[in-house]
Amino acid sequence: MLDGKKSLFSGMQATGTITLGNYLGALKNWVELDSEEYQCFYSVVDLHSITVRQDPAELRKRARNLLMLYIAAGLDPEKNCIYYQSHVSAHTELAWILNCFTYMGELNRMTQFKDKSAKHADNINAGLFTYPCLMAADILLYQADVVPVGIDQKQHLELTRDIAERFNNIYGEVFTVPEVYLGKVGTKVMSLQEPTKKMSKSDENANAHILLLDEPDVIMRKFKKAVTDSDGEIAYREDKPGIKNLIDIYCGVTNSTVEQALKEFEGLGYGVLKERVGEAVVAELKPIQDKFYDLSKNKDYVDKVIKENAEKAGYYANKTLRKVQKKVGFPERVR
Ligand code: AQP
Repeated sequence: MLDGKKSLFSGMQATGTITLGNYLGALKNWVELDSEEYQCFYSVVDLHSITVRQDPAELRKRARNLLMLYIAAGLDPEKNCIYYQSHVSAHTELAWILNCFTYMGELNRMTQFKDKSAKHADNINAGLFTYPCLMAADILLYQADVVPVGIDQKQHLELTRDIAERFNNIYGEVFTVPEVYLGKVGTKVMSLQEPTKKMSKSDENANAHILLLDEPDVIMRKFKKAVTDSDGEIAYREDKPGIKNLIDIYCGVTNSTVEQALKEFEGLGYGVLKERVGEAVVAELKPIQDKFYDLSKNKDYVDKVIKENAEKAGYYANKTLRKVQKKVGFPERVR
């Protein structure tokens, strides 16, 4: 709780333009969550992004674009605290402390670490390994009651809960133990080219993902090339991952149920199905893209949001950090 309201934290990495997976699994849910009920913190987690090598100029650009996409998708920066993680140094300070309350065995079990180590075998750095401690710090700094994420982040959130409980057991009720919030649909959007793998912004195959800033004709083309199967039956089953993914995407963007979607698609061929899904995605993303390009012309406004929201986030984050520093025994500051 913060100032009598439930608190909520979430974030995304600026490792590329975000995908339809990031949007349906996280961003769309954020927009639907009520900022009257929750004190909301949405961070562009640029510190996390450098666990994989980034080009500095590109990272800066992507981080700003991501922040603008948060706003363009519907997050009002007057009601939601939208900020860069690297602008609030309490994140790294708490992460260090939490590193000392997290076991190697726990970090070793994280599937994201295993996946990313396999993908970046030439750069298995310590940051990649301790990523979940920084993520725990992100969440616990704001005393978050809920964390809306896609299902792929559930394991990290469970570890955050364990770390918070461990710390609280030693020092008293310092941290709120957060709950995961999973949306109804879109919790895991799959690759359009390998539908048994999740859609990722860093996938090198451009046809595998829909990026939020893809032009309408690019979106239509990518859906046209989406991998399906050969039996020609539109059904929602695990043994038909390509078709199931298309239906999930359709339900995610149109807010329909699987039953409604199946009824709409009855008797159609795969070609028409792909076209309908592509059109629905274009209709969902077009207003977001328009707003994004408007915002990119409004530098002063975006700069103001960045400055004011970093100050607001810093205020709450430092309150928790000071409490933690005192609990673990660091000397008090002399005023
Ligand atoms: N395919 C997905 N389906 C549903 N939700 C997803 N998320 C990511 N991919 C999907 C959710 O998006 C939020 C932000 O994720 P992130 O940027 O912190 O990193 P990630 O989970 O590692 O996402 P990517 O796109 O796969 O990034 P890269 O390619 O850099 O590793 C999270 O809430 C996540 O659950």
